[in-house]
Amino acid sequence: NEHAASSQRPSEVLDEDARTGLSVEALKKAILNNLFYVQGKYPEIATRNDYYMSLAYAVRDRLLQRWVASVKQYLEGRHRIVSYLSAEYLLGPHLANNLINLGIFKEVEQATQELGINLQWLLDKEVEPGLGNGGLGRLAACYMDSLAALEVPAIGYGIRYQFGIFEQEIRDGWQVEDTDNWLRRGNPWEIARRELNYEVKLGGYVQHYMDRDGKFRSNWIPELTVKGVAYDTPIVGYKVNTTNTLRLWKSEAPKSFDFQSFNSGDYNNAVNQKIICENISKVLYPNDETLSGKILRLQQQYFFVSCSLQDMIGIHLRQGEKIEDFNVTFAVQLNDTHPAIAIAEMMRLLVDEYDLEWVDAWRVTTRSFAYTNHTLLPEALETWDLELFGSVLPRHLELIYEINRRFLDEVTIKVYGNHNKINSLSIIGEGPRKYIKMANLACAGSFAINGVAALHTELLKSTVLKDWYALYPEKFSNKTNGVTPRRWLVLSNPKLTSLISGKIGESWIKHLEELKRLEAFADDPEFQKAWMDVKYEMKKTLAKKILNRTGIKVNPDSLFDVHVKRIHEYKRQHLNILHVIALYNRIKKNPSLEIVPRTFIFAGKAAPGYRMAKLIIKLINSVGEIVNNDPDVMDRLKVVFFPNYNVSNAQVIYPAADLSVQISTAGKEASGTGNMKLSMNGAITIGTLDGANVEIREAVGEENFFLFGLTAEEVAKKKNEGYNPYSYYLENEELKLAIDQIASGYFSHLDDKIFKDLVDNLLYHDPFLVLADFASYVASQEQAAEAFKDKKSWAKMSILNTARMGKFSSDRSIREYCDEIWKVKSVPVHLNGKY
Ligand code: TH1
Repeated sequence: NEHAASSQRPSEVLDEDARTGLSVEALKKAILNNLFYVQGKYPEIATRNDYYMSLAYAVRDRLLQRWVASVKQYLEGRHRIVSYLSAEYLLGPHLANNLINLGIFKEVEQATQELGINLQWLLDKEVEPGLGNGGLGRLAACYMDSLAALEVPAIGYGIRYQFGIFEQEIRDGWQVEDTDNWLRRGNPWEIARRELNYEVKLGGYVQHYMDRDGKFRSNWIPELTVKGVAYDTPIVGYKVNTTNTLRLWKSEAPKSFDFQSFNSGDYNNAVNQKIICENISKVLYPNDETLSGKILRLQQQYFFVSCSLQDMIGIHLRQGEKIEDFNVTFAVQLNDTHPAIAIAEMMRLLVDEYDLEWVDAWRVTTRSFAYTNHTLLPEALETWDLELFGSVLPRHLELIYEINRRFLDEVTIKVYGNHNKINSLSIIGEGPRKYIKMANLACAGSFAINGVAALHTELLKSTVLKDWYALYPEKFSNKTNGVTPRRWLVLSNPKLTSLISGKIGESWIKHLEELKRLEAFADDPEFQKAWMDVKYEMKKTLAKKILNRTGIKVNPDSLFDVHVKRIHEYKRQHLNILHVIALYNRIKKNPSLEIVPRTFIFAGKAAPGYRMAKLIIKLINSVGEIVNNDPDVMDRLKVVFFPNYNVSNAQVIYPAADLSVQISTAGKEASGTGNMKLSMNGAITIGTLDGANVEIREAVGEENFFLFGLTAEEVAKKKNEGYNPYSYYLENEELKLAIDQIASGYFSHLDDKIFKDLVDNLLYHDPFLVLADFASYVASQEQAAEAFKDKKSWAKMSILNTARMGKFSSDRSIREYCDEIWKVKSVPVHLNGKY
């Protein structure tokens, strides 16, 4: 009943039959109907999963009604459509989110209760679709939610990976990966559109000839053709009828295969070819912020992009429009460079398939695409070995040469023949081996380029894309990331939601800026108490989960210090653990030390091939084993590594956080979005001036944020001057002791080899300036602990954090994209009776 406040819904929904009705009675009827007709069961023998499926199908029926109405309205009105291309969508469980957006959480809770079942059991049955690595994939999911909430016509395109991000287990302190077989029990949220499929060519060679009209033509003879089949998932907006489509492509063997094998009699080969086709959408690459340069990854990218563009062109032409006006119908957003091959594919489709002249094709292309950059890390900037690229996409290689030739021709004049600039702008990189620079292709082919936080955009303009900015300043803008308050507050923190709505009503859920009105209660002792009571409840809930998952007992009265995100050196989980060790040593030195009890909560996956990140996980667990079990500590410190960080677990962790740890090396985290979710849930940030931290601090006020560390400018300067980590080690006693302990095997049963690489890396390279920021971090943590002692002022800081997070709603981000880049307007969808 925490969701009671959010159960209003549009009054136009009047149907009350078993497929559309929203009353408790209609919902009960629908669940029982589905139990019988979909699951083939009756209540006495039905499992929880049967009930979950029955409820899911009941909800889907209600979505379908709105979905069909949305599609109909978009097409009939010929409205401009946003097309979001992303290789990742980290959606998280659908059921609860759909109940909230449909405004029927309370009704379903009652319906299930009256059927003798607990809604929570059913919610727990859903296996989340983890079709993304981290922030980038989750951002795409938040943006799909906001597009629908704002009633903007939109399609999200991506890949229906059969296996999403791996599941993480911790064994003996090490990360062990297990496959994510999320489809094993079926997926009630998708509709397979078998009839909606496209062929995609791969490999082979290109023939050139002159046709009868004397026109030069290219004929791509592929080595392999695969088929992409559309799987659609409805995305309903919060308390609106708008229901957009997330269209994910599954790769299969085309029909012609059976024919080929039948003729040649080479059955084995035919079966192998079929497997090769199906492999393309088999598994998500588990690398966050690193490129993998693998053929299969390029095939995946091209596969989904080609299907998506063919689909969009089909939609456009079926409306009776001319191909030249494609960019009037669609605004196509590239979520990083992963779909940037779309620019070459668009040219191929227009020039080779639709017979457009080059300049006309280029005009359409460059008016269609916009590119979002998400990282400055050099190891994440995608490039493809030119030979490898040509072996997969021979025609696109030719097209890219031509795009580059014409482009460089144009810019040579503008840069007065400056060779360094020409090299940096060229789409093709020269070296021992030539390579294709996807970011340059994206920049050349897009009408808009944006970064994801103010600092990140400034750094883009002054470093990685400096020469592009000099050429096309008008293309650049900042679009600071946001997160959806529906999932990250209403759904994950229902108690806080009720408390807030009890004070200021519930329109903040759609207009997050209204949280400002909570400021009036920040000093109100009663409200402070209610606020901290909710926090305490959520900490108890998390404590139970922690005990259940790790066997570690944590004290909900202690300060929950939360560091959850992908494990990466630039995110500096090792800086956090060095601080843990420092506190531990203070206690060991003085066992009666007065210290604020703390629970350090870590969670996050490491890329399976990233040795250093995996070693950091082992280090966290090793330190935890010693600290958690040392009787001198007397439970004042606990270190928890919560396994298998994903959307479901995040929803339990964020509401329970006191401190939000955002300690990346300044200049490295493009934005971050976990920082926003934590602050929204009343956690106070301890962080560097990096990514969106800068804007969060501006918004909440510097007195409600624990700042430390070098600035991006200072980091760059220090590196330039020749940074020497060893001097910091020598100068800081606590730091030296901590590192010496790690090196000597204090935390690893005297094994002095296991962490050697990590220690050496810190002492002699330290590319992310962990040692340089250590002292400043420890000092800032002392302030945080001091502040935590004063419950009233902490409560105030916490309330003010939530109250001032309005800017960080993904609704705000999407409004900016709509107004400033896509030029699209909302189209309210009406439900006119039954369909
Ligand atoms: C992340 C950025 O690291 C993060 O700062 C940002 O908030 C998020 O994107 C959303 O904008 C990125 N994730 C990836 C993943 C891959 C490649 C590059 C990036 S940048 C695979």
